[in-house]
Amino acid sequence: VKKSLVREFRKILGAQRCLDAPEDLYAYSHDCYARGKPELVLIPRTTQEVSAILRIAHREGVPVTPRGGGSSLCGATTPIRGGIVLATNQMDKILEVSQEDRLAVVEPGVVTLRLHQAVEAVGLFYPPDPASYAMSLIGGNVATNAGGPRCLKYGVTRDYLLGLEVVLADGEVLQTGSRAVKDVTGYDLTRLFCGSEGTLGVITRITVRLIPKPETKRTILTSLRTVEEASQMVSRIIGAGILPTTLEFMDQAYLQTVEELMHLGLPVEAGAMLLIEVDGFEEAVERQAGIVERFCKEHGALDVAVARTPQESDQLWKGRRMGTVALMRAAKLMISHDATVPASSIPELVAHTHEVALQADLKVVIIGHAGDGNMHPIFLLDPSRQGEMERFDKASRELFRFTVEKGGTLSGEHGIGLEKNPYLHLQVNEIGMRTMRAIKKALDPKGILNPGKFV
Ligand code: LAC
Ligand code: ZN
Repeated sequence: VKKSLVREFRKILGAQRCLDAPEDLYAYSHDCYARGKPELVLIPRTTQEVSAILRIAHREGVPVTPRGGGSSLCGATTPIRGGIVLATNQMDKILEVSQEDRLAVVEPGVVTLRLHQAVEAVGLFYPPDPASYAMSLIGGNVATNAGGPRCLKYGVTRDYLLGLEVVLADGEVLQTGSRAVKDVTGYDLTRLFCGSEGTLGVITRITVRLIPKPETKRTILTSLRTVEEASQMVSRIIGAGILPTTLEFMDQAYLQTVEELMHLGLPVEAGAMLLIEVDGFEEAVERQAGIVERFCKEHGALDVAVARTPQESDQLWKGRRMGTVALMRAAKLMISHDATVPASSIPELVAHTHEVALQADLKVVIIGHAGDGNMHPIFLLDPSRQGEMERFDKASRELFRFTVEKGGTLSGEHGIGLEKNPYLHLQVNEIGMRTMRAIKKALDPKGILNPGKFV
């Protein structure tokens, strides 16, 4: 980025939102996976400013890495080719919440939790709930098609998109979709940009679909002797026609590691734990929770606890929500995969993960959104150990190969980014790669958007 360009950007944004001091560059150099090295950080507040930035970057061929909350677990927002980090955190307005049309129009910099709170205040509901929702931005959620625990029942980010405003690589402003729930006009461009991880355009406005807020919910925590028993329980619940909001799985290694760190009284002797939540109208919730509780008791669960108030529910969630954060203290480097398999393959995936980790002499704990087969083998690594990262790469490759063989996918919800780029070909064949490259070339012919990722 030439000095003359910095001056040009300063004229558009002012000095406060055009940063090149080393400490600012450092602050914007990383996400939750890796660290890069930007030359300039630009913080636009309007679509016009984003458009002006991209017009210049396109003219000069300067790399632009769009950034939301920086909570990517796969390096989707790591700037690895220098250039500009385009931070959307100050485009943070909730422009509209419509009860009549059951939708909200927001800017990309709105924190996901803030959107949840704003719509719930008027009796509406935005279901997608990535674990990072207290810090992730809705723009990043769209760019990565983020998932979360509630996605079992409600679907992922893309299922709630009605339309987008996207600034293309050359600065042109594209509108996709509409305010209508049903819309089959032309190619589905909204979904093309959803999950494109900033490689096709910069999302500047989002129209999301909302649903009525469920009246109540019930949380059930149960510990089981083995992973197989936990998996059978998952099948039994689904088989009974119950679609829980969440069906979270924690394995013994996770329970033991978190218990050591947090002393929550987790059942360290259990082979696995399930956290099950059902929501809806009071009568239906009561009945479904009753069935789940009975299943647990009749089929040898070691323990069952049911929460009836939000406070009790928070207490049950503690081991799951705070546990993953506590894990960061248990290792120098924590990397969470999001391998996703058909639900029937969960026991095999869990067993295989432990076997692969054992052979590679790596520490792994496993949690997961079990209902939809979206597992999180979390590796607790020490890069200073001889050959640790090489062994980790090898183990990762084997696990990715395994999930694809089982009819699953490399990534259920975190995305590709830097982490899984070397493994993309395991799932996407040459024709798939060619198709993706054609799309990239058509929309970003100079390859300035989030370069080094995807294609
Ligand atoms: C979670 C993140 C790792 O579910 O996706 O906690
Ligand atoms: Zn997750």
